[in-house]
Amino acid sequence: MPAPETLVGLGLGSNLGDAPGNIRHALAEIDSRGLAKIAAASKIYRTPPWGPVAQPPFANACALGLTTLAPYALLAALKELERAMGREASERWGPRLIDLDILFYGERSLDEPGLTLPHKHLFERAFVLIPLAEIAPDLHIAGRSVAKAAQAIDAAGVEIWPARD
Ligand code: A4P
Ligand code: MG
Repeated sequence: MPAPETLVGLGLGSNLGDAPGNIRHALAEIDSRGLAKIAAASKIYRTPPWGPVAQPPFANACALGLTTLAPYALLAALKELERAMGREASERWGPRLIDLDILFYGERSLDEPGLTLPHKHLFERAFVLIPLAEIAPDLHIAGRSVAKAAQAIDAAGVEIWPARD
């Protein structure tokens, strides 16, 4: 019998080097390495840096995928892909070549030191909610509407990545 597939939401971010190129490359690798079959991917957005560290704007995108991996196996595989793409350990919330977060894993709820599901900052971040609402407006996560949260959040400075950059 084929392994059961779970719908997952992935958040991708980059603000070093060819940031939109890094996002596209990561999405292709997630699919080709068999981490998740990418079912939908948002446009790439340019977003102001969130958090206490002064740093360049980010390229951000969200994707929906179907995975046969268990949550920790998926997390480990995403971290391995981050390493393979050249991300070095760096300051928390600081600049990064590629950051791959699991936004949700089916209906799973987890609060462990190594993995929180749904992602603990999901509903605070326009750079997640705006791309996620683009591809999954009808989705509810932990009982909350993604579309409503995206409408309510301050999305100042969040824009589609300019075509010529
Ligand atoms: N972890 C726990 N839950 C999860 C989850 N659901 N998905 C743990 C992924 N990882 C999860 O992550 C640190 C640890 O979080 C992981 O080892 C995993 O065990 P990390 O990616 O190594 O470190 P980090 O990214 O520096 O920390 P953190 O807390 O994940 O930062 P964020 O939340 O990723 O924020 N501004 C804009 N505009 N766009 C951005 O993408 N990103 C950040 C980083 C800051 N500001 C940003 C953006
Ligand atoms: Mg992260």
